[in-house]
This record gives sequence, C-alpha cells and structure tokens, in this order.
Amino acid sequence: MKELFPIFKNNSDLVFLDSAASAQKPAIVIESMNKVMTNYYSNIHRGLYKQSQQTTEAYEEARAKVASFINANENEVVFTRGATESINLVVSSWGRANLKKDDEVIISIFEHHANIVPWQILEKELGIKIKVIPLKNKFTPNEDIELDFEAFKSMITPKTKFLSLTRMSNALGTIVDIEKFIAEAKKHNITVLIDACQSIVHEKTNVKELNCDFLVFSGHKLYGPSGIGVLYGKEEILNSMPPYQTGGDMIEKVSLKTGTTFHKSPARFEAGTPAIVEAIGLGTAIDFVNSLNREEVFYKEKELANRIKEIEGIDIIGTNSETIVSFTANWGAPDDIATLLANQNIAVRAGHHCAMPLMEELGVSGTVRISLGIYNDEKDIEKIEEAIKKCFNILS
Ligand code: ALA
Repeated sequence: MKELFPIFKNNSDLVFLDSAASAQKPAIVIESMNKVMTNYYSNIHRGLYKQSQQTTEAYEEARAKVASFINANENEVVFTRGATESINLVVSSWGRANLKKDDEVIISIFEHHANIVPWQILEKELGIKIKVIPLKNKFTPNEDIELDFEAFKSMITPKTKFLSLTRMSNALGTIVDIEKFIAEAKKHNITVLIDACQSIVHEKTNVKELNCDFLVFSGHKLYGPSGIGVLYGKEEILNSMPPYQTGGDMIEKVSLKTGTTFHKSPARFEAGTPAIVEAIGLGTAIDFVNSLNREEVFYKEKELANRIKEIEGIDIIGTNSETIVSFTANWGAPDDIATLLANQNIAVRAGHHCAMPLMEELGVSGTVRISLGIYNDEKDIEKIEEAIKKCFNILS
C-alpha cells in the first residue's frame, strides 16, 4: 500500500503513525488536484465558458460522491473548511435559531475541543446548559473504557434539545455505540450531531440508517486534502437554518431596496468561492477508499493496533480502542517519548490531543498516541516496538 503514497518514496525510512492527526495522500488524489489546476481550473457556478462549466461539474460530482459515500442526498452535503467549521456552523446557525436560556445540550467526555468550545460560547451568550456524558467506570490504565449510557439516559430532561457526540474518540480510539445513543435521543425529539472525523476513515457510514440530523467529517483524515470538510444535515433542517456566512453564491437575490433572499442548501451555506480543488480532491479520495476492501483494511489496522498494545512497559489508555493506541509510561513523559521516537523517524502525536477535559478526567497531562492508516504494515510495528524499548532504556 505504501507504494501508492509518494511521501514514502521521498521519505523511505518514515514510520508514519499519526494518521488520526492527518493522513497521507495517495498519488491519485494529488494527481486529480493537479489535473484540475493544470487543465481547466476556473471559478464555479459563475462562468459560461467551457473551463468554468468543467470545474463546476467536477465540484458537483465530488458532492455527489460524498453523498453516495454516506447515503445522503446531494443537497444534504455542504462543503466546509473542515469538521471544526461544520460544527461551528451548526452551533452558530441551528443553535442560535433554536436554543434559549436553560435549554440543555449533551456532549460526552470523549469530545474534541471542536465539539466543546462552540457550545461553551453559546452557554455564555444564551445561558444554555452543557451536560457531559461521563465514563461508565472510574478510569484504570490497561482496562476498557466506555461512556455511561445509563447516565446519559438519566440526564435527559424536557429541556434537552441537542446531543453532539463523537463516534470514535480522537484521543483514545474508543468507539461509541452511537446507534444506541441516537435511538434514545430520538425518543425525546433531541436533535443529534455525530462527529465522524475518525470513524469515517475506518468504517462505512450511513446517515439514513443512523438517523442522525447532522454528521461532520474532514477530508484530510480520509486521505484527501486539508481545507475541505463536510457537513451532512437533513434537508428540511438545513433549509430551516439561517445562513452562517453571507456573500456570493449563497444568495438568490440581493436588492438594496427590497433586501436579500437566500438559496436553499447546500448553496445557502457555501458563501464565497469555496475550496474547489480540495473538494475535487476529496471526491477522488472517496473513489480511492471505495476501491479498497474496507473491512479487510479495518481488520488489519485493528490487528496491528492490538500488537502495539502488547508492548511491555506501557500503560494503555482504553484497551478496547480500535486503530489508535494511546498510552502513558511511568518511565517517561509523553513529549519526551514522542521526541525520541521522532529522532528515530517515527511520527506519533503526544499531548492532550485537543481533548483536555478527557485528559483531566483520566488524571493525565497527556498521552502518546499511535494512530494507524492503510499504509502501515508489520515492519512499522516491529520498528515502533524496537523504538519504544530504546526510549525505555534512555529515559528509565
Ligand atoms: N483532531 C486531530 C487529532 O486528533 C488534529 O490529532
């Protein structure tokens, strides 16, 4: 698989174990973006000339690929700059239009800052209340970790309006049984957003089966470019929401005399010139992922992760994690371990992983996070095993 990713040709010793932060790009994605820019690039939805029409077609084709990838309709797929912008869009637009003082929003202790801080802004601005689904059991290293579903059920009240939940913890790799949480939320008419940033890379995602109202993900973790992300929203909900940003392409009519009217979704939420080339690159990344036997790839990634969990002398944070291994060690600080690994050309992430409340709950300042992608193989695992032993010898 490495041969499909030019970075490994140009960095033959690189052991890349930081795909949860951002994945490497296959040649096919790089070439497709290059092809647009060298052959027909123009702005979209505006030009009557051939190149503009070609670029518009490629951009809208990318939207169709995303829609089919998650089983949505095309007008339910909004291109954003990334998952962070997608969540901010929902909080800012849906939140301000639908929430009032004392309304409750439920998130979980697993959430990334991008699914916490926008809600905190509304908490200050509108006086809403944020409730947090806790861990089921007191945290113990080298044990499984899960969210407390019973606690979630008991925190729902008539004032609970929104559930914003990750499918897979970016910091630990723990999978959340979102089907169960969504079904419970729906019994109480709670609007649901799923953060699928990490999970969509590894598993099939079907928004209709999930019955979530919103789902967000970024292109760059899915072997696509950075600067492009997706907001899925149910059509009637998106069309009921006020615009998030205003400007060109999202308006139906602007008049200084009678005012402005707006398009429906998706144009309603794509003000200005969007990330055209990146959207097309994301479409190609989806073609690439669709060409793989996804179950087989996921199985292999899990197997490799399980081998890492067996390395002696490290404390695994959440042994039931999948494709990610987060650990601490009583012989070295996460930053020191990551630096020594970097010196051996091994890329991992160390720190709080933009999930400081989770770290606080676990009682750690940070972890070393090893995250796997489709290009990782047995050799990478042997190298990380060896490298961690070396770190132990140096630091202990
Ligand atoms: N959210 C990305 C991560 O988990 C950057 O590292």
